[in-house]
Amino acid sequence: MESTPAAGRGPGPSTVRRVLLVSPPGPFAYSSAHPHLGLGYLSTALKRAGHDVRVLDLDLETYRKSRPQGRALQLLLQQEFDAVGFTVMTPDFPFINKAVAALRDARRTAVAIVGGAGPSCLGARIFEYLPQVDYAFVGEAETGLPALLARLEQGAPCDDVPGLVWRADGGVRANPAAFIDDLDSLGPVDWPALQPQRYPIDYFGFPTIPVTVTRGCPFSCNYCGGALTGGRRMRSRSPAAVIDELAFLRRTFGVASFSVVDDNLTVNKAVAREFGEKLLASGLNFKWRFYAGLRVETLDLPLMQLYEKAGCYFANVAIESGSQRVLDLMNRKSNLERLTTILREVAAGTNIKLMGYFILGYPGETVAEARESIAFARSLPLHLASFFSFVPIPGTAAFRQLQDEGRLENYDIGRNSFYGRSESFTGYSTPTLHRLHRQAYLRFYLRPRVVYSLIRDLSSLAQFRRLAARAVSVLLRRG
Ligand code: B12
Ligand code: SF4
Repeated sequence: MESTPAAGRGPGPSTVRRVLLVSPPGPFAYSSAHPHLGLGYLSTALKRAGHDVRVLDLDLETYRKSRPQGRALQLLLQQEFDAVGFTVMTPDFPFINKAVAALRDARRTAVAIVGGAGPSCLGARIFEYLPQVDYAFVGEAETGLPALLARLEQGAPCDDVPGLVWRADGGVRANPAAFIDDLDSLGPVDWPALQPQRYPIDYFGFPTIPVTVTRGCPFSCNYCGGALTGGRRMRSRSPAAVIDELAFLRRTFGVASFSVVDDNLTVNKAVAREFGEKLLASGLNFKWRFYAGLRVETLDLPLMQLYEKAGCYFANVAIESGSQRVLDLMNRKSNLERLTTILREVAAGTNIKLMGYFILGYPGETVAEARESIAFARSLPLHLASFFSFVPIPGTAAFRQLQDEGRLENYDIGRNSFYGRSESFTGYSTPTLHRLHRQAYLRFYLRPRVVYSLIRDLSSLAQFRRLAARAVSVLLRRG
């Protein structure tokens, strides 16, 4: 079946040699730039297929500039390319719409393609949210993206392109995503295109250089689209390939720290242990941390002690609520008692600093339960805590439920921020949610033990400025 022509191009074969892969500027007041690993993998796949690829990280290019989005659009329009691929998380939708509109206004005929978590959560419905985009991908796209560009160059049908969402016969068609088993075959990441040496340092004084060991998540938390992006089946790279990548980063770019961004490395105990053992044996002496929230129930003290020996200094742990009832509503499959015991063991038995992730305002949560979460956070041996406001992500079970209840009319993702500027989707009001959010931060951080440990973390004035900017942003609810 022939697909209808892309909005930016006429029908028939066309040249799509020059591909620009773009990471949008973060939508939040205090975003922190990270090299985009997914784009690094895609760049490798496209170069193997003979394309001329560049990666443009608009988050980095506009880092801490005033009016970042205006500057980002200008930079985008200055580039030459036949196809542009945006990586998109759901909060990026408003920027992507502006960017594609700006390209069309400038009469640029480049094919506009999107992929990443935002499109993956929506599948065939993505064009309702991003109407001017030509093509979208769900899931991993190392196979699909080069295949699409080949079809466009040949003027051939797209029916067999894995993960592709496209317009055809007056409607929208979506092919199932391909989740590749042999992750080693996808590498190496195109680190030279990502330029990791250009990235700023984080709160702990290290740049966040993302690395994955596994992909996929077998859980189904109602608010999350993780498994739609990375698949439900966990797959893993060989630990030896991860060590080779780290050695390359050290040798070529002088990188000495990294972040494991897997959804759930510790679910597969054998892989998790082998990774720690190989890293320790490598003698590379990296400082590293876990970036995405670990499931506490998958941790144990010996594993965390191994990680500490291998250089791990920090881990985000996903706790989400201090109420067992709310955890059950979220379908977290988490048990508060077990979680507390494990966290205490890990905190007592290692020096790995722990940051707890919590969600306030989950549909069904009461004010009393939100307060339970705040009290629970204070009771745990956490070094830091982040209180996200619940934001319904289109495509997730929580979003569908709210939609079925008719509570998402006039819903605008651009108006809502995970960091506190969200409207309330539970029984209490939006001002109450904002008040609880502020209280959570004040009550967690304004304690002598926590203030003292924050002061001990500060190693530079720049770090102090970042922390102060973050605190002001949260307290003033700038998102
Ligand atoms: C690191 C990270 C970040 C970092 C850095 C992002 C970056 N530059 O990489 C920062 C801090 C900026 C961040 C912020 C946020 N994040 Co985040 N993040 C991640 C994390 C942990 C890892 C991303 C990663 O490197 N994955 C590994 C690589 C290999 O996969 P990938 O990026 O998905 O890329 C593959 C495919 O998606 C696809 N693809 C990706 N881009 C493109 C582009 C094109 C053109 C094509 C064709 C295909 C394609 O192909 C790639 C190769 O297979 C993921 C969880 C996860 N494990 O993926 C969450 C995740 C992406 N984040 C999420 C969320 C919710 C957020 C925040 C909203 C708030 C928050 N809670 O942190 C903000 C939003 C910021 C924004 N700009 O909108 C959700 C996304 C949900 C959604 N529908 O958008 C995820 C899935 C976590 C989760 N399980 O809920 N995040
Ligand atoms: S929140 Fe974490 S454990 Fe739950 S489905 Fe998402 S990635 Fe998996």
